[in-house]
Amino acid sequence: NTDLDWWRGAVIYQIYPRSFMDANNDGIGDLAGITQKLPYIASLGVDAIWLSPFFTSPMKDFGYDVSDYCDVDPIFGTLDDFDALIGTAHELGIKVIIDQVLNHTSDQHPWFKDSRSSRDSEKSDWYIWQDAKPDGTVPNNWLSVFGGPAWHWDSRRRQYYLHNFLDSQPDLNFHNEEVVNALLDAVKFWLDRGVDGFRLDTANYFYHDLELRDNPPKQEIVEGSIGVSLDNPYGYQLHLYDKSRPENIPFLQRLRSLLDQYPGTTTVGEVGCDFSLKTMSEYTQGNDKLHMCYSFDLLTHDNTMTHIHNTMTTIEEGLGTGWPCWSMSNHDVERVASRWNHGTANPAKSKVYMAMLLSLRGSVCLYQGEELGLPEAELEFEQLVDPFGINFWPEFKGRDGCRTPFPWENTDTAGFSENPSPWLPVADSHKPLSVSEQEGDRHSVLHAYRDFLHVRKHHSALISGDIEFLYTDAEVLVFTRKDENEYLLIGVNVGDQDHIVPIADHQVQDIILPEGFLSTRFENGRLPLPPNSIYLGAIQP
Ligand code: TEU
Ligand code: CA
Repeated sequence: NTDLDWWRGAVIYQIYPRSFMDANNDGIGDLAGITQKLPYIASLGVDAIWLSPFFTSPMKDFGYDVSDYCDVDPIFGTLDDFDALIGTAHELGIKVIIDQVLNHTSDQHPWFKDSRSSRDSEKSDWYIWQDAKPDGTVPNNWLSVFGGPAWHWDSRRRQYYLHNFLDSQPDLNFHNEEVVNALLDAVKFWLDRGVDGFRLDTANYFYHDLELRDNPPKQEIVEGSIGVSLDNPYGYQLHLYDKSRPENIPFLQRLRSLLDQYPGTTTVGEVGCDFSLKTMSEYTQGNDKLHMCYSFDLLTHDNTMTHIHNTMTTIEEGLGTGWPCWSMSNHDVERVASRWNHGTANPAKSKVYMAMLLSLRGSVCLYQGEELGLPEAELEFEQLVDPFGINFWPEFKGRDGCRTPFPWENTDTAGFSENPSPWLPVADSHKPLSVSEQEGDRHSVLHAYRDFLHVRKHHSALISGDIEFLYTDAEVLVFTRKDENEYLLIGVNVGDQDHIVPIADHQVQDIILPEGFLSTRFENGRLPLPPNSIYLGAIQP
């Protein structure tokens, strides 16, 4: 990888600023806290951080409702704090990717305040306004991801406006050229401040069908994909007209040509969609749109190796020249340690899943606390703050359980803050898994992440080599990675049974993994894989 191509095979550590480190002890994490902990992140050996939104916001969706794209919310600090953060990160060799929430603003954004003030205001057409049907009902059948219709009545304009998410998150009208220009100006603002790239929130939602055609019902509802369940009617529709529109392509090209003026910057677009593979592929072909799309496929409940294998091959084929980006955890889903292990953490399983993830072809996003093997925090209904969780409780428990404060130490406030009541409670189950506890334990999940990231850094084939699958069943995955320097054999067993996989045609030299991994040794013609084991070896030419 050249320096400009650093993002291919990069490991990106996602920080949820509210919950990472609280430097001023108001109970909410902040930019100064992140800067303070950058040496810890550097010690992990990741290439970049992705910061979830820290922009000015009324925090109805905890920052994904922006009211000023070009400033830092006072809760998180100031622009000077951001400059300090990026300066320290760069000194430590860490790239900085920030979130851009371009699809919608907060209803408190001055643009929306102007737009709703009257039908002939300056920014009247900056959002998606529509008259009621003659009987007063909503313009069409589009639904909000967070529940209910995607249309909200505004009594001042006596019209509905479109919101794909909360009604306090009105969708911007990308069909209006002035809106696009204003958004690209905001993107440029951060490029000029030195960011290395963007995670584009809801990158396929930007354009809607101008005719506002109704979405058709889905022929078959697949339970379990993100944001889709039989408990949320959003999953009953085929989202043909409210998102993933072809009009988005020229916009992504304009965005890319802006980024190309800042060599070495990158994008990772979040694409949640009924045709995500097709959309991800469209967005990443030809080096003139997005660099990467963020796949939701490993964020589901399906933890079988068959699913991993199928996903990889489908995406490899479907993406063509596009480059994938994987993750098992983020700020929207149940933490992987619980999700893939019947609700409880198991360090041995966390290590194997990690080794698998970090050996697949693609870039990887890790989510803060994943490197500690943290389970999902259990919260009572009264403790919830996420509106999405509150709407769908108890069938869907919301996103607070993966957003609780990061445990630095095994104390009451976990070293996150001196404030005794942080914005979400520290999970008791997290305290014994804190950084300070795990640093002292050579066999901890934390050491395993650090060690494997180190291994990955020293094997170019793991970063950018081709991938080929040799053996797959529900619990076992054996595959190779190959580039011009080396040819590696990787095997994982995520189950509780012994497996022996015949590998007939290869001579293999074991690569000894650090202490703390259950590593195994190649035997002539066969690879024994005990429960929770990981194998790494070099295939002899
Ligand atoms: O999420 C977009 C998205 O697809 C969500 O609908 C996701 O399905 C949901 O959160 C299910 O868990 C992005 C952000 O990641 C999310 O935090 C924001 O709330 C949302 O956009 C709106 O900006
Ligand atoms: Ca704070």
